[in-house]
Amino acid sequence: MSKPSAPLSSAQLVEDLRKRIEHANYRYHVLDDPEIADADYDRLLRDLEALEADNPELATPDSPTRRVGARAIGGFAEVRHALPMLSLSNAFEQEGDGDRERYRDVAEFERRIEQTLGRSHPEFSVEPKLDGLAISLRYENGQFVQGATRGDGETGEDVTANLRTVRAIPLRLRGSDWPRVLEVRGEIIMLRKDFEAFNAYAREHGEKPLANPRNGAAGSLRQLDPAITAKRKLSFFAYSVGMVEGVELPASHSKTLQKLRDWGFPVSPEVGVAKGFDGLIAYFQRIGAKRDQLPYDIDGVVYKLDDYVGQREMGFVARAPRWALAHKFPAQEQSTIVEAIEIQIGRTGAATPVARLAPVQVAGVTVTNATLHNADQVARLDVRVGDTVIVRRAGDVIPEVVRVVPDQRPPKTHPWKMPTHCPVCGSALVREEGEAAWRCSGGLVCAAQRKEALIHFASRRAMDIEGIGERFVDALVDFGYVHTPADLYSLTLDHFLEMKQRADERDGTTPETVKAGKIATKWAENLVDAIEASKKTTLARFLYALGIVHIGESTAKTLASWLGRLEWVRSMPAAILRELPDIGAEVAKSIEAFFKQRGNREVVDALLKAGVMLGDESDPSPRLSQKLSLAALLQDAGINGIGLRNAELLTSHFPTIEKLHSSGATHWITAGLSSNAAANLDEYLTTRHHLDALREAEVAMHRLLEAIPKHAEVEALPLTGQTAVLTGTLSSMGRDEAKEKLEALGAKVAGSVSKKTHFVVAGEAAGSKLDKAQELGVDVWDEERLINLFKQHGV
Ligand code: D41
Repeated sequence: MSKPSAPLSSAQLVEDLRKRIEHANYRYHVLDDPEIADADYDRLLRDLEALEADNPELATPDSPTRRVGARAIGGFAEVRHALPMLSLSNAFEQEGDGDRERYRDVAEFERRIEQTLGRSHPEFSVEPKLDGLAISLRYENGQFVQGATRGDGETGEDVTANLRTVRAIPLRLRGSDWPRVLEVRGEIIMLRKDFEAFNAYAREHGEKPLANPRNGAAGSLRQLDPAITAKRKLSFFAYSVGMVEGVELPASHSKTLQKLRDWGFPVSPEVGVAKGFDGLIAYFQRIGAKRDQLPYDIDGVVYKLDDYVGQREMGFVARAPRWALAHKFPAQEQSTIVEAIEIQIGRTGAATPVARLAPVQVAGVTVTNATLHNADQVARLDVRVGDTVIVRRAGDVIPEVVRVVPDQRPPKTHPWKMPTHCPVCGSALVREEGEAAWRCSGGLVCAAQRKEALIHFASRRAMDIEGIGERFVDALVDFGYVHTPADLYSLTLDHFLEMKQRADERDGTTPETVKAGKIATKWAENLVDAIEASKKTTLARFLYALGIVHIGESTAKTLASWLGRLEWVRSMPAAILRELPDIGAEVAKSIEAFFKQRGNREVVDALLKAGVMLGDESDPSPRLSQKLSLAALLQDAGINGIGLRNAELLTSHFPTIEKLHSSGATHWITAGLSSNAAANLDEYLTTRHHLDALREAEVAMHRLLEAIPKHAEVEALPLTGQTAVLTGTLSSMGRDEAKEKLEALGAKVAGSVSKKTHFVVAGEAAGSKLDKAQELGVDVWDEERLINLFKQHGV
């Protein structure tokens, strides 16, 4: 028998808790690979707080509990940086042919280094340029003692108390080989998800939303009340050091960053090393391409000559080192004038206000329209016709109006008002309770909705009818050839030719030559073929193509894989649909409502009659028998006091709704239900439509469960439970296709590599995901292996 160990002293307990909290911070912020759940983290913190409250002598300034600091009195004190915080020279894109022309600032920067040092293709540390706030953190004997903003580079503001609340900043350094004095420079940022969360909360509570993550970071850091800073989640990434005393740093910047990581500082995972001009530009383009997928905003990349000897030799101009360069992305924001505000009607009838703009170049693209999202947003921004506004374009996202420039507003403008009627069909615009969007009530009467519905129906990820573009759909609807998607399938070659002629006449293009006639015939033949080919489809694509509100591709796939047949999808009440993974009450209601509507049912029937074939229909998934039970239905009915335990208790005594209903409250209580829960259940069941809905769900559930083949095993697909990540370009198939096939084999396809990734498929020019996979020892597949797997399983 082992000896019972002596109880730990409070001091030991406190130290143990601090170590565990610091370790959790390191896993989360530095390694990006958390080990414990947020709730467990919070529990550790609460335990520590309690211990420190009972033993005030154990509370130290570097304790993780001190992250919510005390209020600073007055403003912030000034801090003189021990070494000045330098600035960065900027490089912008220019007109010209070829990389050396377009990036001539970069070419010049690199050439100058080569010349001064007499070496060709020097190595650079390459980093994303985080769009936040530069700060300096001072550590003495491994303890965080002071944090300051950059200010003018010489003096900044003492924001120590606020920085303590930032969990990505270590309060004590890890390991023991750190210098006695260490200043770490880096950027305080707000992650996009934290920015979104903050704004969602602000909007809900009528508070002022933040304009962008950068303002979020700057504003939060300069709060006089650290408790407010603590509530707004900030992050930190280190990118350099200032004063260092007591220990030699490694010989290069990249190795120093690695040391900083070891000491507990987060360093952006995108940081790398590149050689020569070509290496720099390759990095610039690689980061530019993934800019929108990064969890934070960046406005360019930074190049730094890697070795310190070379840096010293290069020296400075004014306050900027000659060995570093910020290479900025083209501006994503521009100002222009609002010429009109119009309403656009979407597929589901959503009426979106759109600003028509004086044309302006934003990041290389001419922008003439920008979305205003919804009526509330227009009111919040107070956008008026005639206003000068800032428009923003990020990647492939639709350009949006960010804000108005108030002092450029012309006289005599009026606040914009949402129109009361649909500009396309004249039906009333209505707004459902709790929704931001107004919708046209015209349904498929509204030509705009019909057009959008058709475009969606034919789109690549839906029925995939090649050649049905916007102009063509306009003509189809305007000339009355097509009212519903089903009408597409009764169009003939002659219809198309006739329609094309009418469209050409209308648009003033009348190509009468024989050659034009031949081209038109070829075009029409291709369309007829494409429409014919689209008849062979899958249940998931078909469900997605119908354009049911809230049903994206992934919900459509869920419905198809669990229910197997269209017949089941369209006959299941919301109470059953809601039991499927990732389908909530609102989505379930939307599906039920869609198939209840006569017009929609007729369209679906007409499509099937026209020959649309759902080639992959199958029996309902055997997994359903684990999901569906009367207890589950009761539990999810939302009756106060009827959670999982009580629902199971009830159904073990009263195995049908009939038995449950007819037995009554006294029997439920005898079975073990509390009188309150019984009263709630009674109230619920005496409400006619609730009872009917439960009965309907029960019947539907039995029908569905009986349709599962008797001896079906819950069979696993070859990749069930595995997570894959795709990176780089595949030569034989697109990424979507590879994803679809992997999913068909049961794999989950994720966007980023972590320890939980089972394998990474690396195509041509694979980037940081491949690096990360190698770093974590994740299995890396080449394209051939993927193709072989697909062949082997016939997908
Ligand atoms: O990500 C950044 N914003 C960033 C800023 C970075 N990755 N590296 C930087 N390196 C420097 C030097 C080379 C001077 C140490 C910087 C900055 N400076 C900087 N940030 C604000 C002013 C200067």
